[in-house]
Amino acid sequence: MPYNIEDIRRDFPILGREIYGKPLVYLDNAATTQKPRCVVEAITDEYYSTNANVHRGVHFLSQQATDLHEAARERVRAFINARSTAEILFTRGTTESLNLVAASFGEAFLHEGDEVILSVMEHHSDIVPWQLLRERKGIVIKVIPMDDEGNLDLDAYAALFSERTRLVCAAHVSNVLGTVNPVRQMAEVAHAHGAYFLVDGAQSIPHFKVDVQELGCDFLTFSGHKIYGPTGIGVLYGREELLEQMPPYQGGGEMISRVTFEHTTYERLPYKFEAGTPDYVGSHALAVAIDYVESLGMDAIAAHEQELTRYAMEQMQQIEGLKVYGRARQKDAVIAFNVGDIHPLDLGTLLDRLGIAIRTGHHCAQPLMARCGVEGMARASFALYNTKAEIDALVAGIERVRKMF
Ligand code: C6P
Repeated sequence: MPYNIEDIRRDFPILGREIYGKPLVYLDNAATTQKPRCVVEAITDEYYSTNANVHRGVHFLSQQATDLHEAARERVRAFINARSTAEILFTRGTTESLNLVAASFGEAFLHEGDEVILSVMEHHSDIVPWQLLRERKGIVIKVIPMDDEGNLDLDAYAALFSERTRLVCAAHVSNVLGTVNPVRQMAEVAHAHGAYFLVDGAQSIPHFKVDVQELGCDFLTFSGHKIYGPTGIGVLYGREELLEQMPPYQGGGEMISRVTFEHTTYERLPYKFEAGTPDYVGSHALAVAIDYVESLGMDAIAAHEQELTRYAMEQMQQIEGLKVYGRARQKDAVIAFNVGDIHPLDLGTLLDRLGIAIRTGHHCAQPLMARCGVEGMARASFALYNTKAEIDALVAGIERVRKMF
């Protein structure tokens, strides 16, 4: 199917909105993406026609809802090329997936003095759960530094390993710098040292094809809402032999095989990790979102967004006083910047009056802000429906704000 941007934009009703009388230019896609009509309709259709709790009822509706939920699991499995649906856990999103790994892998595999390596560009949700574990268990956190362009220092990375290193966690794509980290190569290094490797795929999964077997990672996390699906649903991929050895994350219905007051046995994978009623409408809608992106083609999406990123970098660098953070060798769909001494919040607020939505602040990556020597940045992030005309609008908007100051 040819990549027809006008047709694609019509799939997203919100893109037709006006904000303060100006056409919406939505460039906050790393925070969350807009939803195509098919995803919203999947949600309303399921509530109108198929709603019933899953895995519980013998009745028709429950079975139909269960079929949709389990078909969604298979859809996700195929999308990231996991070996089995036992390896696909539904969570509330990347944050919960990371907390699950810290709590459960941490319980089974990490002891006082064991080391977890994180990168300097991790999102808070891949830092704080490990700090909570450090408080509970006395693990040690080590940090991979980066150069001024935003490339991780792979020599320094290799030098961080010791006999106590058990796990490495790294964002596939930085939500601030847009750096695409060489996670496959990094996973090889981790494995050579007998450590496991987790990829935070929150910012890669929406933008290009991700294959967990090809990456050789042990865990991968992502959020449905960043890939045109609903909020409140996300995924943790984990290698089956690891998940088998990890204890449940939460207790409740669904995750048990048999309960007595003396002793409880747990369900098989993946249900052992899915206590309580799952977001079965969300999982189905996520599968519809995946169908949608695959109907356009992940390679076509990647090519479109790469071209937007290249164009935006070229245009924005013409703006006097504009500093881009992150010029890594491989960069994707995110541009963080500051303009002179204009506070990013002022810049974001004034751009908003022009209908242009960007994010400002620390982007939930304060250690990275400290590394870059700033409190905050403005950030434009792109999705499959953005256009060069929208980047022109952003550039014109920044110029206008700059002249006001
Ligand atoms: N980043 C941003 O504007 P949740 O909130 O659980 O869906 O995703 C958390 C998360 C984890 N890792 C990375 C790399 C992320 O970018 C995010 C979310 C958003 O950059 C919201 S802070």
